[in-house]
Amino acid sequence: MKEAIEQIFKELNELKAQTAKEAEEARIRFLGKKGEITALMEQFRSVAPELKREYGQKLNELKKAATARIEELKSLAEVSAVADAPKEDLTMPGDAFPLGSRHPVSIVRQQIVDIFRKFGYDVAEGPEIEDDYHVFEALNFPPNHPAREMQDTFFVSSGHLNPLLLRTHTSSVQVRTMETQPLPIRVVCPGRVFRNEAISARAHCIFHQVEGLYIDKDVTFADLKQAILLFAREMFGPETEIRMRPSYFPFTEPSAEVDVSCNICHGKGCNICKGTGWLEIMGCGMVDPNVLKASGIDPAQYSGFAFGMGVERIAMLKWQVNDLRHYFENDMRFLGEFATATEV
Ligand code: 2U9
Repeated sequence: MKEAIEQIFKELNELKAQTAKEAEEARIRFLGKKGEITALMEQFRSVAPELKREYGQKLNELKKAATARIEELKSLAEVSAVADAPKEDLTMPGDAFPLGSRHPVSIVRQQIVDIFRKFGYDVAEGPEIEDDYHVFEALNFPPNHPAREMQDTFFVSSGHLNPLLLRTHTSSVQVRTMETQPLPIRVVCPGRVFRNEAISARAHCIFHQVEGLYIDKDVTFADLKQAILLFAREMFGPETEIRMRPSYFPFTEPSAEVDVSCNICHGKGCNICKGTGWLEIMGCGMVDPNVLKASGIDPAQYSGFAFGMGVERIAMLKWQVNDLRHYFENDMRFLGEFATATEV
């Protein structure tokens, strides 16, 4: 047995393996169920008791040495397998990432804001959950105005004098601007608004607005008209004409609805403008003196104009989309159409 142990030690020293498979074969040869060292372990049972201590020690050393050598050969084989593996071809073109694109409502909102920034307006944003004071009271809504009813406004809390609600327009941001910023004020306020409306092709309970406010000494309706004309020409093209129709809002007096000449038929009449040659784009007016007063501005010294538009509506007119619901349905075929539509 002594010779057999020494012989295996010798063989282990000379053992080689090119691959992990060869190392595994060596393990089976020496340490497997029918392996050479396993067989010596079996023989050890019948060794004379006076030799058991010496042989037992030697056999244990042999088993340890065999296990360590085979593990070493296995890891060397794995390292050289990685080194010898065919290299990646780094000159191959990479896989293209599927890039998304900006949402059409975001594109138009940004275009509107950029036009007014070019005119020198600041941009302000405010909370979507507002109080009754900033959405209605400060804007000259009478206490029993229908917009203040549950049917039209989503209330967050009720039962006290100044309930919390989801803002129905971004005008509350202009009120906060008047409360905190020095005069003159020139600001546009983009944001989401919420109205308790049934969802249809023309209405949604959540939509986006951009509203604007300009307050200074001697601001007139002529300034308002010129600002809207310049905006319309930037947005819909240099040939665009505007017209104003009298209207009513609690926060402006006088008030008007603004139409632009139809950019499809150029005023001749088509099915987009329903034969009229005109498309309604926004409302506007001179800020009501009561609204200035409520925010601490003296209407004897200052005057201002304001306007407001629905972003989805402007986007519908710009791209002839006939159903508002397309903007909210996340249909990639629809949204992908606007991937390159970033320029004004
Ligand atoms: C202050 C004073 C006046 C904002 C204005 C409109 C006219 C208007 C509608 C357009 C379509 C809302 O999205 S829409 O339904 N808006 O017609 N908004 S003037 O007037 C203000 C705002 C703030 C302090």
